[in-house]
Amino acid sequence: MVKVDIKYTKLFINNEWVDAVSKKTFPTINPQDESVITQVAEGDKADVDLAVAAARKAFHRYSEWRTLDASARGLLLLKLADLVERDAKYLGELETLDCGKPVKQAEGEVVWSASILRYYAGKADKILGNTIPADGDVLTFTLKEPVGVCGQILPWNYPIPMFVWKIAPAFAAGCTVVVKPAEQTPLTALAMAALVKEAGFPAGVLNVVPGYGPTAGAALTHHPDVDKVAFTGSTEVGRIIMSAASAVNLKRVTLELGGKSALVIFNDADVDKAADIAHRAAFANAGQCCVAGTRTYVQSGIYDKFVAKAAEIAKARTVGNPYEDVQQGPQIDTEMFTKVMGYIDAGKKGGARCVAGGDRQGKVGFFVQPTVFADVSDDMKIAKEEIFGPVQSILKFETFEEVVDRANNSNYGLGAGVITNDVTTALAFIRHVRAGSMWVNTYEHVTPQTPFGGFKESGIGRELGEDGIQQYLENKTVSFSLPKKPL
Ligand code: TXE
Repeated sequence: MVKVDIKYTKLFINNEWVDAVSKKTFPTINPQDESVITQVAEGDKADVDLAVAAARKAFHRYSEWRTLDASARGLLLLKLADLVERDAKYLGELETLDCGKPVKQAEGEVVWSASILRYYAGKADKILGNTIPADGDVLTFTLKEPVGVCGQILPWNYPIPMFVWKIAPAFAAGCTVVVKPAEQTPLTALAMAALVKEAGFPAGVLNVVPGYGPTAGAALTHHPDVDKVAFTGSTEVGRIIMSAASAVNLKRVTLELGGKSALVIFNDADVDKAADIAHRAAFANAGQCCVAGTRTYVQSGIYDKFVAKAAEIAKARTVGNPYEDVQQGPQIDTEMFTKVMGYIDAGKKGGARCVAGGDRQGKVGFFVQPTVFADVSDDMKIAKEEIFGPVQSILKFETFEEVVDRANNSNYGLGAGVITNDVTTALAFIRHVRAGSMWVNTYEHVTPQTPFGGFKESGIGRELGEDGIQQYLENKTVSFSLPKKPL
């Protein structure tokens, strides 16, 4: 086991490390061996109040942050990106300790996060309004202004990338932030906060309050002085957040929620290549990925060959100690482990054919065997609900029209993929399937430049790309009366 130095376990408010007002702490668990890693300060309403007050003060019209040039905000983000890259190895190891993902993958996610910081650094001084040829003797233009104080509630599956997806566009836009990391993975958010301070961001621009959802999270979503909430997590909690956001004031809301994404493979595909893409689509991050391609639709002509190949790849997937060279570590916690095993059981009992895995791996830690079900039908629980574990469901189809209807027959609409060599089929597919991200002959290609988010119950709004920063801006229309029409 790698020994990772844990430097920060307190709340981060106004650039200071503080205990919770209640003095309470909560344990964070190592999913590899189920041991307590450390105790972390447990934030609640009183701490959220302090953090929001600090963020509000930092957002004051004459504050250091508000009076910085936009380009200077960009420079701070660039500096932060350099620090994140400097500490990539450490941050990757800490991430692995807290959430169990393979350390190479974790380090890669850190480097990727630095590229997102740099993308938004470049955007900070390119936030443009419009001049508008309005009726009447007026000069009319729009000003893009920061939304204000933002509450950002994070999940545990990609703790560092999710932290960066949230703070980078907010800072580029000039907002201030209170982050509540997931209770399963508070450690890297705190380590990132230390780097934000080191980069030189003024006090109060970032505050981090670890704690539980119904306490710290709810305090943030109900807070009357928070202008916007950004959330990534379950659709169930997304609904709660949306109603909380409208209960006291009317917070702007962006939600990135669950999915049950379809990846559709046509007869003309290369089976080996398609099986490999489909495997990675379903099993990336131990299946703990909102956009995981968990419904693999395969056309009848290649179905049997595809099932055999999918089972072969899944059986060869290496699972184990995430500090070693493996493809898959444990699931995040006992709750998710139990939930995933319940779905595997439902798949077996529901009549699907288990062709790989189907059991837990080992006796200690939350490891699950990469599991493949064939002959899955649309009405089975495993085909309808988000499993969030290493489980691939393979479904057979005959025609294009049939598979489009079946792919769309879900309350979710986060991602979808198609594998074919026929351009017309690919274009028709991306036109008719309702999802926020579509991939052709690849899957989960997500970059700093590409907007990401869901149709239907997979969310509201987009993160990343130009859309990502627009969600942190208000549009102010100015009409300037003039003696006569300009120009
Ligand atoms: O999510 P929760 P959980 C899906 C996935 C998974 C399921 C449950 O299907 O099986 O959600 O996971 C905070 N007010 N995804 O229980 O509860 C909570 O503290 C305010 C998809 O971990 O939604 C944490 O910080 N906040 C997903 C965050 O919400 C509340 C990633 C997410 O927790 C709250 C993770 C409340 N009342 C799970 N209750 C994705 N879209 O990538 C909880 N929270």
